[in-house]
Amino acid sequence: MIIKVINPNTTQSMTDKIGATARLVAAAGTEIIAASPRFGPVSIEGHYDEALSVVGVLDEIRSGEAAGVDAYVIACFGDPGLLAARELASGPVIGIAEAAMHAASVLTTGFSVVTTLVRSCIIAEHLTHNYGMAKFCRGIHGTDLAVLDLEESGSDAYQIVLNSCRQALATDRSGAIVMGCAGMSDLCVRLQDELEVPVIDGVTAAIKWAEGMVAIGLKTSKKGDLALPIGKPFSGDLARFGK
Ligand code: 5HY
Repeated sequence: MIIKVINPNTTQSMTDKIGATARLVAAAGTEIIAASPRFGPVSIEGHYDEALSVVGVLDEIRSGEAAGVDAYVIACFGDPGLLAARELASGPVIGIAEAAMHAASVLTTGFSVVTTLVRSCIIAEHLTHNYGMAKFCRGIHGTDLAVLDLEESGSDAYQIVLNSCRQALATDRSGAIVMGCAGMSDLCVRLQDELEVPVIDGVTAAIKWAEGMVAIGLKTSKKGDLALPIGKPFSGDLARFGK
């Protein structure tokens, strides 16, 4: 099977890291394609960035459909464009936030989210309500790391994230940590060893969820609101998205 993991921001080093993390857990028969849009924000740190990243995500879904991709992972903790992507895709489309939250909800009665900028916390908070996970989420914590600080080798990002996780576990009385940024996907194993609680990375959780859905023959429903988009002309820069 082919799973396309889409980094909605346009930072190649982060796309490479996400792809490497996905390949570490992918089954022998799973080909991972890691991609990011040719256009869009270098990092997603708020509503504006997220809104504009969706066009690129949908462009990657369109090309994936033409290439016979079996499932998609949207590898940004805001899960940008998730439902629109499901309209376009025939196979499952899974966001890393929904995957990580659902995984955490069967491992603990209360989890904490640790993310980057404090201003992004509201995005994760909205998702906990959208996904029915609010009763499991005990707290959402920003570290005030910029997303791309996670790409700086030699930065103190790991220590900052570790300290925030420790504080979250104590303050929230939670039993697990959800990583609130795809750029943290390579920190999970080390954090889990140090914290001695489950630390869930949405990239790996989403890859295994997608694999399982494809393996049992499940696809996105095309009845109702996730049916293919209604064909119509689009004007201007978006003309190629219409028909
Ligand atoms: C992400 N931003 O996973 C989100 C997370 C965040 O560029 N990739 C991004 O920190 O808001």
